Amino acid sequence: MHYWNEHFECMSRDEMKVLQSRRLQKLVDRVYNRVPHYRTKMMEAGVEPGDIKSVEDIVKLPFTTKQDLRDTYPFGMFAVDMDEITRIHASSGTTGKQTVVGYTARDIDNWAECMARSLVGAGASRKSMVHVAYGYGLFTGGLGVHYGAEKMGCTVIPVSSGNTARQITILKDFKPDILCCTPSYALYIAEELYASGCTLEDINLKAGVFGAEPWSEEMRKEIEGKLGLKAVDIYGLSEIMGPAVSCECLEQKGMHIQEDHFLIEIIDPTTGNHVPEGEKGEVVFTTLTKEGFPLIRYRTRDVSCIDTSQCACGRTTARMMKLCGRTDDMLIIRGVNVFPSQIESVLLELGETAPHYLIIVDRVGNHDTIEVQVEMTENFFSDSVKYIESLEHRIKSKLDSVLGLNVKVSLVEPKTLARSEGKAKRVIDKRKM
Ligand code: DLL
Repeated sequence: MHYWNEHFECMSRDEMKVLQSRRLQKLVDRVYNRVPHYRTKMMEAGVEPGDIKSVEDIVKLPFTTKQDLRDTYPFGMFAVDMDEITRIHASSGTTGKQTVVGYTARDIDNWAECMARSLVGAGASRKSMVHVAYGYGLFTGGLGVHYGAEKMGCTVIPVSSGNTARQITILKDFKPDILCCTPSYALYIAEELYASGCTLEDINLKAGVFGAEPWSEEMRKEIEGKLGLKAVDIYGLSEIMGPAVSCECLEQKGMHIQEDHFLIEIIDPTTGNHVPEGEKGEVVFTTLTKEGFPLIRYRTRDVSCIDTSQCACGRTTARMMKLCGRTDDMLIIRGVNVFPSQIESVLLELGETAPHYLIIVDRVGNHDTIEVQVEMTENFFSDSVKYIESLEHRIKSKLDSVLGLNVKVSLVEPKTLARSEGKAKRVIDKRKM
């Protein structure tokens, strides 16, 4: 099984555009008539459903932001009656109100379809045993992957996140071939696996479908080596659907967007204008088929770029490159823009520490400070002050030159930084406290 749905995954770019345009027209007409928020915003912008004839006309429509979702909390932007909503998810959100999303039965089925395509892209088949260690609950990770794997006819193990000892028992005893969890949790599972005396001989993983948080190419290599699998990146957000808005295939060259369901734009976050293909900008999505909670031009704040050239796997869908982070995750330190993922890349590339780190930003007087705490590996762990100082110095020189900042580096003892079972917390910004 090479593709789950060859028709939609491999259609020509022209055919896709025709399909998207038709779906966009229907969507705009529906939200105009059913969601007062959209009608008001479109009236304010002087645009009517009849003005939208093709995907190019999308620029006439106003953006939707997180603030719009907060203003209409909890159900104000649903486009169907509540009795048609069969599922609710919510994203906790680190700041402000949670965002609530509702799905109709058809939305759930489309979501399972996107997830099935993603799993097949990662090499899964109906013979696969899929270990789901994303959290089940209001978070979309667990149930999102679950329904896709079940639709494919896989054997699903709904472990959810946490209880790492049990995750390891299951990996050893049931021998699943596909692991789905956040990349930071995959690393934690690997660490505990070795600590319990197991080796790669004891497990049978072939692929990992990891996402829900930013992770670098270096982190990918680390996880692949430790778990003996191919690690693919999966992207999604609750507002748009959950996991499987886009996902890499085994080529690992960007995440194939399910473009028959989601229309992507990349904009300059300050002007709102499109940037040329290949250039980085803020990712904006329009849901072309969602019934319960459709979104028009939703500003995700995620930063990426797209490539519409055909992938070696044969799929023709546009690919989103690995995310650099979010516009609101970007740290501005003494005027310099820093993404935590840059720091991760440097640390893992040097490879002399464990892949566990924490970034602490503070303000002393009027001066921003940045400290990177990173764990020593058990092998390198040494009481020699001289050794520790020289390693700290090497890491510091590299970080200083890559970031253009004066960074404090502190090596900490193995296993002292908190491990993550879901999304890792990499930054403590004391300036905001
Ligand atoms: O994280 C959905 C998901 C679950 C995706 C499982 C993949 C796997 P939220 O909790 O709403 O939804 O968080 C969405 O997480 O806007 C990104 O900033 C970030 N994110 C998600 N996937 C990736 C990824 C789920 N592959 C927010 N790389 C998004 C980097 C990601 N960041």
